[in-house]
Amino acid sequence: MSSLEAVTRGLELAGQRHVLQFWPELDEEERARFLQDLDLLDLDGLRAHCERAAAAAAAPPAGGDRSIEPVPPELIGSVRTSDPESLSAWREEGLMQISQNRVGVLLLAGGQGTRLGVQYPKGMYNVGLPSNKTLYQIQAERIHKIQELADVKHGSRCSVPWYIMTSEFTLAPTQKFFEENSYFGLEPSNVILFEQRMIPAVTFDGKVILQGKGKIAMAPDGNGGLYQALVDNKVLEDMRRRGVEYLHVYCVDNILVKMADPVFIGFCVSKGADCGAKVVEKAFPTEPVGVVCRVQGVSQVVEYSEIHPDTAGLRGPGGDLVHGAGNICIHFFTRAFLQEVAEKFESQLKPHVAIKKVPFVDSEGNQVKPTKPNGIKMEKFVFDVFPFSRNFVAFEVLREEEFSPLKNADSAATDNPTTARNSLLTQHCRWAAAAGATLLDQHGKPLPPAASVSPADAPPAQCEISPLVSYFGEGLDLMLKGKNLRTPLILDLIKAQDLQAQ
Ligand code: UD2
Repeated sequence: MSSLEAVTRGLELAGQRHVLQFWPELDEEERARFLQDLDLLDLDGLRAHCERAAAAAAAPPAGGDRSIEPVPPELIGSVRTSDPESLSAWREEGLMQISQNRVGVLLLAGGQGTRLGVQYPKGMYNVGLPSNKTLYQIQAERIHKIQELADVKHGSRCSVPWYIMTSEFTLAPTQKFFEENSYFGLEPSNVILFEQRMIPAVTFDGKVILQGKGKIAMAPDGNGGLYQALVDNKVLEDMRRRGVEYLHVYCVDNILVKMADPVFIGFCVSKGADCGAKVVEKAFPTEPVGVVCRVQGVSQVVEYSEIHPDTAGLRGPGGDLVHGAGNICIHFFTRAFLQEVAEKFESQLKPHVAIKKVPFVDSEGNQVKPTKPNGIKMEKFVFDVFPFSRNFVAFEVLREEEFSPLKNADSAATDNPTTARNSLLTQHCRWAAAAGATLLDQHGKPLPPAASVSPADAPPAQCEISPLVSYFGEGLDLMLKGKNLRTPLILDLIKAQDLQAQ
């Protein structure tokens, strides 16, 4: 560990001497902890980081979305408009790649979940399903099932490794949660947790913010911190060792995420893509999702926080949003592309500015909880590597089947625990009906079909199908056809066996 003298010198050179203002007041233990934290800071890069943050926050908005164009239709596959033979061929291709251990999934789980307002990692959240499963459990069971589907199809015993990027905030509780739950039946060596870097929050005049007398305000470096974290933690080497060539990257809070989706993977592989993104049609101009598009001919995402409202609101002759390809934070990458990013492009990723309220100690040593934004957090975005791609593709999916994010607490109108729970239960009611079952209420009266219920409404019934029974609705007719099923119903493996035997 560096000495106090070395750290002091480093801070002085970076113009950040104030960080040690309260050093004389700290006790031995606090000093040791603080010195340890400071030792982990990139002191050489600190001046540049602070100057860049202050300059970026002071600069007028880029307005770079003027030359934005939709992605050309030939680069987009779609579950809505592609023909059924192509969809089926892509699914087969994806399953084949999975069966050969060439596919991994990577979860971005380093965020702080501030909007949801819980003190633990979002993946541990229980949205109140009849089974009380958490997001992590649902995701784990979907991995289990997709391995099984590939094995049954190809006579293999494959595994889909699950890489989980955490941060200082989420690593320890996530690790503990998986251990306590025996990795939800997955092989522990196939669940690989790693940590992204943290960077200091900075004031508008470029000074590192002290959160406590012996603590700097640090925040994860954004989900685009992934690329540095892949290198720091030798994740690409782990992928190479396992023979993983394709990575399905996703965001923790989408309750409908199809883990290692074989259709998406098969589509990307068939097109020879090095990089791909799933999209849904944006629901309204200000929906908080990025827009997958081209800017000056280069494929990229313009984030919702950075798009001009006029651009977001543009409509075509038919009334559809011109820039309606909503990013849902589900991406495909080849390992070769990630390797290239790590070697050549990572340092070119430009951080984005987020202006936040950051609690701090003032120069008199008082703890302050600001009422208005006072700090700058710099974040890299996971999709900012798209412009380096040689063959980028997009894949359109249906919102009601694949996108229902948990961002907010129930006090907000959208993207909350209730909407997440409802969208999953409504989907499962649709699956049961499509398999030929009639759902009954607790008095035995038939319920309306799910198709007549809008996604925002309460589901027609409490019908939850375990991912261990069905991944995307497949295989249900064998057990459900012609059956009258009283709800609430949890269709788990035991219940499925019962029904099949009837
Ligand atoms: C993300 C997308 C947005 C849209 C939306 C859909 C980005 C930059 N934006 O916006 O375009 O697709 O999701 O739901 O991807 N995370 C980390 N480390 C960090 C910060 C975040 O791992 O330092 C993870 C976080 O845990 C989550 C994911 O990245 O799983 C997305 O983060 P978010 O929920 O803050 O992103 P949001 O909703 O602003």
